[in-house]
Amino acid sequence: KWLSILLLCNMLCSCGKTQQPANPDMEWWREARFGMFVHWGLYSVAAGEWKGKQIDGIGEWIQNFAKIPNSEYEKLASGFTMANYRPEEWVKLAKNAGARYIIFTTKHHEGFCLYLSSVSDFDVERTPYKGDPLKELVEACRKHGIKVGLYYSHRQDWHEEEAAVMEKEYDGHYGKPKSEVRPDADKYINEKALPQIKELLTRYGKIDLLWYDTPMDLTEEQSRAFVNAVRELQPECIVNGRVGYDLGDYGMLGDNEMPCAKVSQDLEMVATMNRTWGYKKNDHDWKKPKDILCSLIECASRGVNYVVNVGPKADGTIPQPSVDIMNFIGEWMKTNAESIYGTTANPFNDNFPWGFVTRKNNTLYLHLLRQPAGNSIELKGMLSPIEKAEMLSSGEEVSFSCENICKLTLPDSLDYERVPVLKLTCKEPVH
Ligand code: FHN
Repeated sequence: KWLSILLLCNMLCSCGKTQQPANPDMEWWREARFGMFVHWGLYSVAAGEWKGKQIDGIGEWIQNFAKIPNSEYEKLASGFTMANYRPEEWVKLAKNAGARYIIFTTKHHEGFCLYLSSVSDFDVERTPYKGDPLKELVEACRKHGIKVGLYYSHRQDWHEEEAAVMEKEYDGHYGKPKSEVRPDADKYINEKALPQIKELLTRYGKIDLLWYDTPMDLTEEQSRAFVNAVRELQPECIVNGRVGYDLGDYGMLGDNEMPCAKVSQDLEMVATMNRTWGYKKNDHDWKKPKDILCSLIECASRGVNYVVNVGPKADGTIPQPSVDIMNFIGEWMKTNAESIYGTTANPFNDNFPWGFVTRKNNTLYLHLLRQPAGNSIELKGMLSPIEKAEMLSSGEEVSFSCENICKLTLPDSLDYERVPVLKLTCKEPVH
């Protein structure tokens, strides 16, 4: 009898609580430091062009920028062939580059689902592809030990809100529409978005990360409902900060926004390789492979995760420059990955003209982006003497002397285009 009274009390107390118990697993994410984003959707068919005209701006926004009515936009589905879609190749590309997680657009702002949804018929069933591309990608990730992140645009859905797209200008591309013409948020959330989150979290096995985007005009309660759905269905799955109101498990920088100082909270930065997330056939403005690698290193030295984007074509092929960039990073990671995985930010107060520093316990990693003056490096404020100094990729020892300042003399032969890493093992954990 007492037990049933206790249980009843417990039930009554938990009613009305707004948040589910949280036990998300952030460890893999902290260890990973590096991920790969995939933006793929009907915009990949348009590829930056509408009715023979080049449309300015990021490719996945073409429906909005070119003011394309849904009835016309939907027709793109027949060109979304996915004929050369090889999810395992994508996963291998990420894995060989050293990325530990993939974030895949299951539904971007256009509203098109890259999986078989029972909630909406604006999904892959409208394409010539026979299968569920999400299922295949998730299986490939699992096979190769890559964590699965699902992108879901939880407020913007142009397929549900044509008036907002056609008649109103947005106040910047993640701001609010200049006047409110959006349909009722609760209806959209309860009848479409949350049921789709449920599909994503119940049909594909373990999901590691739910990546929400552009909360716009959501109330705190509405954003909380998106977190709670994850907590309830997959308690170990983590949620990114763009769910709104700082309710996620980690924070987010703006798109392509490099951190300018080291941070103490969990933070992620997402970046494009050219000027678009979704494929645009005339965007050839690719960043240099070394610059992308440097961004990864710079983020790690600030204690921030770096996620780089690929935008596959409608047939599923990833543009060659993206493949080249991923392979360049992979080559470097083969011998230098320990200077990235599981590291924390630069422990020094200084920034260095020659590059960036990461740290793991009593080890420091000095990433040499350019040759230092006099071919030597001086470190002030070391709390612990250096025991060993060596080049990470070759094991070649580096001579040093430590008094108040530690001075290291670098080998002459270093190729700074390949960003050599100097590994310093110290007696005690540094700082
Ligand atoms: O509007 C989107 C954009 O298309 C892209 O998906 C990026 C990726 O972070 N997120 C939004 C803007 O922040």
